[in-house]
Amino acid sequence: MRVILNPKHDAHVPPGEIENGEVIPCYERPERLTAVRAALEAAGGHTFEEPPVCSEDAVAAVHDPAYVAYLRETAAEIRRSRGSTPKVQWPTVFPYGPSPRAGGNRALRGQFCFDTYTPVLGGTFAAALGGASAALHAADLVAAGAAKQVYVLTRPPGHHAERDRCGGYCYFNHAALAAGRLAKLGRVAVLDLDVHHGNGAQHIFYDRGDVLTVSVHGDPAGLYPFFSGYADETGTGAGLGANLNVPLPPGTGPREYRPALAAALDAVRRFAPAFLVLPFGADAHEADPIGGFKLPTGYFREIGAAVRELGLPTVATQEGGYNLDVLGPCVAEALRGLEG
Ligand code: SP5
Ligand code: ZN
Repeated sequence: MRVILNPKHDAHVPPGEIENGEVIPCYERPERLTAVRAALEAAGGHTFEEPPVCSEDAVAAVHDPAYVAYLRETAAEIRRSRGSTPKVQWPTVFPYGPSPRAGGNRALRGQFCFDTYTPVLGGTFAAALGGASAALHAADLVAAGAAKQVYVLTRPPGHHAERDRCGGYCYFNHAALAAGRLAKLGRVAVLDLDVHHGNGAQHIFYDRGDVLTVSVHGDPAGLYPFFSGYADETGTGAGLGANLNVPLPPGTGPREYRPALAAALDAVRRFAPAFLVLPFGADAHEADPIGGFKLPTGYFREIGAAVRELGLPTVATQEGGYNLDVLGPCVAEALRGLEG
């Protein structure tokens, strides 16, 4: 597989996250990427390359320019402070009510953020831009026919990021950036297989009929992101019928996952897209610390093989997966299945 790396991923190292009222080390850390790379190198047959850096305008194809500027300016401000506090912009108050307005320091007050899992540090913008660059380069390669399948190995992940807000460890939405670029050439399906709902692409393409968004995930009644991912979210306007959510109960194993994946793949086939974007998470693995599903490592090859049956030019993006011992092997299995 042709693998596009985010060369700047380790500029972003979150200081921690809140779990059960305590600050714990963040699950989303640089070792995730190195673990995947090591597993793919050990498996063999993969090539690794770095993308050219993309422009902010390219990111603004799917993100609000004011949000992009917020990330750039906040990171720059933190670097200028040279260790004098604060080293991190960690919002604690978020917009609420029908007409959210934030006076004063909009950033500190969560104007561009929807949860506490997504602090901004001095290196966050560079890391996010590196990920966006990798996703757009992957899309360009597939669009040009230079590769049938490309995998974007990046972190922080992207699939929770919405048009104007970060959240769920995510800043720029790699899958949406790739889909937006490919959609200039033909219909695109986004099939999100992270254990968490792919709310970002759903949000960004909700009113578009030329981009299908499908997500198979843990029931949001009991799993992050809680406020979206239900089956009755089907799109709006021209996008009505172009969003499909397949929520599954906690404890889901291959027996329950298989028919859900088949239904998701059927929806993609009926849409008859020219391209597929595949946000992929290994956090549906049985040993993941936050997912709650029961998929064994070997089953990820079956998932990849089922997606391969679509026969579509594909950009896969790395999303979640937080057990450092199984993340790499899961990706290796999934890519093996995808390549056939
Ligand atoms: C990309 C991605 O997978 N983002 C996920 C963000 C989820 N953040 C919530 C983490 C909650 C961890 N606490 C769960 C305790 C279970 N033992
Ligand atoms: Zn996830």
